[in-house]
Amino acid sequence: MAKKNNGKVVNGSIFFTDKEEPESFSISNQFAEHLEFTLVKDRITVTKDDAYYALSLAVRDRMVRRWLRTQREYHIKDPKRVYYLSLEYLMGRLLGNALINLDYYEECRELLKKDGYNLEEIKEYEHDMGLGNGGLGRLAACYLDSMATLQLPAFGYGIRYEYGIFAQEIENGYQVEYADYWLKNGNPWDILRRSLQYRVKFYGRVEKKVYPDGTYYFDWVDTDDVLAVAYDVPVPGYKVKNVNNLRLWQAKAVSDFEFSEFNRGDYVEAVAKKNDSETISKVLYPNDTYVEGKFLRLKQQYFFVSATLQDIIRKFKINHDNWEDFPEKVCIQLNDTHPVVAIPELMRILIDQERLGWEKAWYITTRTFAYTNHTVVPEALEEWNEKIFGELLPRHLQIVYEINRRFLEDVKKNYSADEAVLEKLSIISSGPEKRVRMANLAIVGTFAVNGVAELHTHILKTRIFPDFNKIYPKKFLCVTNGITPRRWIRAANPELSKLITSKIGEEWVRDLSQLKQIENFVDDAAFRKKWREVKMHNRRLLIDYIKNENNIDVNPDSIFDVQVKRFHEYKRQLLNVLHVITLYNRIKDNPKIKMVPRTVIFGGKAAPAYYAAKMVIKLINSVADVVNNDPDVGDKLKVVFLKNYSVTLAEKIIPASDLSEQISVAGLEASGTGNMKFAANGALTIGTMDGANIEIREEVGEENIFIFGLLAEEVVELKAKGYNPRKYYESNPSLKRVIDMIASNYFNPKEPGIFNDMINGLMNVDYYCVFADYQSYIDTQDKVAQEFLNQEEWTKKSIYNVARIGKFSSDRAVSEYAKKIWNVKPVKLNNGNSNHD
Ligand code: B1N
Repeated sequence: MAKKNNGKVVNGSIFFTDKEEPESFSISNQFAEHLEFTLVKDRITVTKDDAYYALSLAVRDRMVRRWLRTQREYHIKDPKRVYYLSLEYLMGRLLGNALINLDYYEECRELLKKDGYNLEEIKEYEHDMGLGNGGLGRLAACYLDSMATLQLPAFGYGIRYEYGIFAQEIENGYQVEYADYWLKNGNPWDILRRSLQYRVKFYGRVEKKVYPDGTYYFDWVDTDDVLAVAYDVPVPGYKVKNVNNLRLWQAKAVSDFEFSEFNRGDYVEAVAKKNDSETISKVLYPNDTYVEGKFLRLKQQYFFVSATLQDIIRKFKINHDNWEDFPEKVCIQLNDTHPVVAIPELMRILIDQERLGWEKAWYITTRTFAYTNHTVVPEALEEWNEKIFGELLPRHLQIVYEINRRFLEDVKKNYSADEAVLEKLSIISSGPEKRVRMANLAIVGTFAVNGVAELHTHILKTRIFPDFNKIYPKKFLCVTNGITPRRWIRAANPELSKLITSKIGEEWVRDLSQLKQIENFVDDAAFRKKWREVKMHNRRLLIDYIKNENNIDVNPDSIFDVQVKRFHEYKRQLLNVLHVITLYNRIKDNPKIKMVPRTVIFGGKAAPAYYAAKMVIKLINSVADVVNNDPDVGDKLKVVFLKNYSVTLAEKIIPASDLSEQISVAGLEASGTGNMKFAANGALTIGTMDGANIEIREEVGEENIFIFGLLAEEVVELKAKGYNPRKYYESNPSLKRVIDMIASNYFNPKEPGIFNDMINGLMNVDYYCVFADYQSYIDTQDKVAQEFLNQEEWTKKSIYNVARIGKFSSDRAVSEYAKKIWNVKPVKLNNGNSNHD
């Protein structure tokens, strides 16, 4: 494609320029050219999917110069950089957001319209980039958006999984998983960096090599190697020139030539083995807040970390030859323990390759890394069997042992020699099966450890890691999570955005605290009416979706009561179901009962091997079958399970919601981020005093949120004195009736007994205190219904929620990281053209 070039000549033939795109570089032209020359289509063969693809390429073209310039500027100015390492990025769709951030949405829509295309329709052809499970992965995606918007020299690193989070189908009420081959129609956003490849070593053994002078070092030899190849995704900031980079690694077998040298004569074996190494980046592990301890997962972690550190060090060496500058120029943020093997890996590089010596290497390492903890759920704390770890990474296991030996020496000298304390602090667990505790390694090997909400940070400091907190009192801090207002308000809720902007201008999109100004309109009845019209508009879109997907007719005036998130017992979707059955029983007792109509909507995936969570999905669908088909119920109550919850589906559901269910047992939801998205879209929260709910309450005011249930300390106390769920069951007739119905197969006459395990679990253990919180939840739900009747008052509360949600912008969260942890500053790209190239 010939383009006008205003820049200088490089190598006598290729033209580069920094200039903004010339006039002729219009989206229509680019779009048409990509349809014809990239996709080789004409007006007869072109499909809507082609239109999506070509438009995305055209939009990407518009980012290319800014993208290159941003990277060049970071290179030239050489500021301290932050590298965000995450095994998960739940990006969703990219087209709409790129257009908004480039401030090009409206113009693009109009231009396309002239060509007979509808942008809204084209956007629907994009497949979600679902390289994450839930909150942790989506948080990483929100932070990328904010880092670019704040013009921070930040780099995301991850894995380019060929299969993202599975597609969920519901068959006979059960969850069934299908592979998500998201790349099947190609991906217009990522660019293969053809020459950027690193070798990653696995297995082998460690050889001690002695120099003539008696000093020695260790060599990692006889390894099985895999290549990591780079794919880059542009991350445009909102209304700034900065376009940051997300680099995703894909595994590739080492070159066929070298390969055949080792496998001379056995061609088939060699090719089969090649496939083997490429499985490393095949599939995302579908577990959220749960670790399976699988060998392949450890391979993924090291593959990712090794390639990323090689890349970071290569970039560092372009400008520096003194290793002491490393922590001044590089900060590496570890998104949970998943990339924590980076700590021994950097030690290995510094000691074995750079020959720095232990003390110096440790000094550099512990000033480079920071670690975010995302959960206190015990089954999510990563521990690797020492044998597995040592087989795959023999040198790293040695290094971890040495880190631990020195650390425990220090502890004995300066803190405590008590065996029980030492055992808790040790990076290697004792006992018959020794394990490497990744969280302990993370705490010892970093300069900052942060929780993701105030309560969560408090629990980390006092309950989970109290001794570490005493040893390193300054290391632990809190950065409460945030969400990007670009995707979660501006893009997902265009009507609300328009209404807000009509009153206070558009600055709120980059400074969410500005929303405060809409409080001035709370008493304006006309404004409140418009506010309700926006909600109704969004609700109608969701009603159509539900009709299409589930063939259920939903009452547009009902409360849209929504719980969408991963399925986990601690999140207590089950408590919500018990409420639904309670309402159903009230209707059955009195079919003429006057009640506020409700539509209870569920969505979310369960880890494929998580039986208890999958049975809750089955229960919801069983209850839905009965409730939705009972003529006594009519449109007073509907239960909807929307399959395959995803970022894109969240964008449809959240703006239409009235009530946000955030009902985890107190103390276990580290933060939650869905809670923020709902409040930002004018839903009121019903929730426990858990995670960021507490801070949301603080911001929006206790009269604008529905709080119920045990407090975190009360949960601990209750369990300490011996919690007996049966007592609650026996003393609460309404609860008893609900449980008895489930136990007697009321909702599953064709599959009797399927809920027996669930019922037994509740009656005998009820680890997540569903029974203990039942009555408080029911009472609070009744209050919700009562308050919903007064639509004017409800609307005011809805407005207050949006007006006071500013704190939960990921821009605030990311600036806190930048100031409190990373010590990185913005690199502002001027509007003109760069002088350097
Ligand atoms: O991280 C989110 C929080 O808002 C949620 O409260 C928290 O549950 C979530 C192992 C996890 N914690 N841990 C995980 C994900 C995948 C995996 O393999 C653990 N996810 C969270 C953002 O801070």
